[in-house]
Amino acid sequence: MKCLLLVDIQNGFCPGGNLAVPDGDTIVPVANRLMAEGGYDLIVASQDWHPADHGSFASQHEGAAPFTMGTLNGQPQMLWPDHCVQGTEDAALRSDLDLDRIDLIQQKGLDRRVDSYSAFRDNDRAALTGLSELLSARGVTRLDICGLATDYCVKFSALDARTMLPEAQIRFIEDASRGIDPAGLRNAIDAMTQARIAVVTSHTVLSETVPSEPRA
Ligand code: VGL
Ligand code: ZN
Repeated sequence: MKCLLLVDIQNGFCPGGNLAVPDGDTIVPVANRLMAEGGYDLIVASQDWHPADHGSFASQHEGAAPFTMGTLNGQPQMLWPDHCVQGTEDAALRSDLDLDRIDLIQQKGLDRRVDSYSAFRDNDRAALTGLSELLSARGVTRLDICGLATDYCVKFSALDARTMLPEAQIRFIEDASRGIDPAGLRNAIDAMTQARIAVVTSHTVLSETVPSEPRA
């Protein structure tokens, strides 16, 4: 039972978006190819989906600039530009993503009092999204993860998957992901590797699937 988790492939994290990741849009064709030819039984997309007054936004903290550290609910918190506000174009999944192939959209970041980088639970680890139970119930034995941004939502989703789905093989697909900050990117890959998450490329994934029969 193979599952693909596409993390936050949204306008907001692509060039032109409010929290643009460099070259974020270039992963879309790779993600489309993985969905079409990767042999997955289940495809899930996560979606950062914040209320307009979300506490991770610098705009909610008097005098704070985006990309500085602040606090949220007593915890250190990176303060972000307003992004992925519910119902806005910025929050929409990229329209060039093959949306028809996505079985389930898992929204996250709805609670203004806590950020949620992971698709599985809030950063304070209190509330679960329900995705881990769903994947366990479906008997997922392999979970491949990619998307935006490698150093935040992809990393925390992969690390949570590792602990919350102990029986499954978890892999990170490097060329179908992009990071916000180069140092953060290296740290993310180290952290995932140490957690026994395999770092693979889309070529590896696609070479494992049997090519479909040529159409007559
Ligand atoms: C993300 C920062 C804030 C992400 C989401 O998708 O990586 N990063 N919200
Ligand atoms: Zn966010």
